[in-house]
Amino acid sequence: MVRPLIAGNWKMNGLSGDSDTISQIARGLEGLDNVADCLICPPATLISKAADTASGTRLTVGAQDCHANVSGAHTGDVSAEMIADIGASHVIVGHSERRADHGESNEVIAAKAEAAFRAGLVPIICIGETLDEREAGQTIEVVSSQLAGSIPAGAFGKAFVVAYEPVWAIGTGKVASVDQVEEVHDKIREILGERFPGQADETPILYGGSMKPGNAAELLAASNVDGGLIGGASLKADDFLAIYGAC
Ligand code: 3PY
Repeated sequence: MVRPLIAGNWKMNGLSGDSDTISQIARGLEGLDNVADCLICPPATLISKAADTASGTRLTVGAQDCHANVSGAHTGDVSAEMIADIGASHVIVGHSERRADHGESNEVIAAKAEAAFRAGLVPIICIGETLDEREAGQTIEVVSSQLAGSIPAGAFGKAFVVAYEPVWAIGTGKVASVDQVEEVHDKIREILGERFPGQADETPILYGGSMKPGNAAELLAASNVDGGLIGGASLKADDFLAIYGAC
């Protein structure tokens, strides 16, 4: 049975003063049953401080992206090793905002996930269809090919997480229905089972896309949903803890 993961993606939000939210979440977890792992991925500028704040608590800290190389002439980029060095445990790769804003292909994302393994981080590999693709009836095809191309060859036997985030449900307030979520999550589990026999049941499959306290319980109870990747609602400790509490 896979242990659920409730992960927050702060995106490009947060200044040094917002580290208070990290301590509020860490403190709040102490009062809740230990039913799931809990992770916050703040912007790169806050990882070190957040990791110090979360140290010794049930909260862990991750990054939102990494470069595939260890080091070198890549101005503005941060390697998986650098992220691990400042206390992160996970790294999100292939979020649809990076696929769209930075033109990241499945091959680039697979290389980043491989870099995460190399550095001892757990990659959270994001996939999800656009509204046009869903309306054209291509959801399963798109998600299957993203999954095949974004999980690196070296993933067998390694810990990784898959996050299904329909692009049309990100930042729009629209949430996928339980039926829509289950159809895709069941398919992801099936594909993982074919590619990673014996390992598929240990890989958490998260739902992401406008998850909030009001809809979390229903989404988290859906089949093959092992947690959430939470955007805006992870910026407020109370909302994020309420989602954790819905596990
Ligand atoms: C959202 O819920 O908006 C996300 O993109 C989480 O990654």
